[in-house]
Amino acid sequence: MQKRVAAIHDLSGVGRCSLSVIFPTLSVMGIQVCAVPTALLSAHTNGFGDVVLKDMTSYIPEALRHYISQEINFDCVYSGFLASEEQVSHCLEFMDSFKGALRVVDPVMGDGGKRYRTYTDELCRRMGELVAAADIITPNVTEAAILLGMPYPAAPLTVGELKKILVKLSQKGPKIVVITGALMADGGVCNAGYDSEHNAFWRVPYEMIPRSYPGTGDIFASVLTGGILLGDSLPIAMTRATAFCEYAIKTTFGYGAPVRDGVMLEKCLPMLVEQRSFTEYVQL
Ligand code: PXL
Repeated sequence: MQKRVAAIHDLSGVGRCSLSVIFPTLSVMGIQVCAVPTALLSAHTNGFGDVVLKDMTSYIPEALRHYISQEINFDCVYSGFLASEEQVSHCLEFMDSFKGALRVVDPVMGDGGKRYRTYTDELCRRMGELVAAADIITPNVTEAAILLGMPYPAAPLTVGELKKILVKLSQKGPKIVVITGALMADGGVCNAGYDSEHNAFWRVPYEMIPRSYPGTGDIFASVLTGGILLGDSLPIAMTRATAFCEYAIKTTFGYGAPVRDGVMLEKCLPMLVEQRSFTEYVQL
């Protein structure tokens, strides 16, 4: 049977992030996406000035009631960018309503050591509640620091420091923690994962490109989620997601396309249907 995901994220018209990239990415992987929009935006909040934002908070519980009344089921509830504090409660209700569903929380809050401009202290605090209810979380280093109430790391992380951060985050609730974009003291950058049930740590290195395209965290979390739903092990799903993001970033960088437009996803999607192995991971 095809897998079905409730994707609780915003829809940004321009800038290739959130539902605009989650839909095509999971669809190409053969997974059905049911959008639960948290907000409609003319563009993402990073580089397009004063964007138009329509908050969809009141819509979410009504949509949930409708799905329950129709006995619709989801294999996964996957949340991301939220537009209000109440939406945390709505996401928790969604997760509670579909018992066997995999709970994936991408705790979207910021990047590069800075919070996104719509994220208040209270929304960041409440994001911790959502993380506690998740099976899998996918913070970047900025979001990991916010969740743990620690300063954004000033220096690259040692393996020991990164493992400690992964373990501390999993102690908040999620069985699996994947941190993206970790600069390492022993060189390079990687995505790092921890599976607390198997006490396994994984590291997937990738080549750093000196651009930070919006939406790559959403693409990473989507490929990772898709891989897991289709039966990948954690390190293989992480490698699949890392390889795809690296390819999309290098494609975009090569063309010199504007950063704020995000990655050239449309050109890259065919990679997700190719049969190839994703075994470049190592133990962290
Ligand atoms: O990709 C994260 C994201 C999602 N949604 C909106 C954003 C951002 C990052 O800037 O602005 C609206």
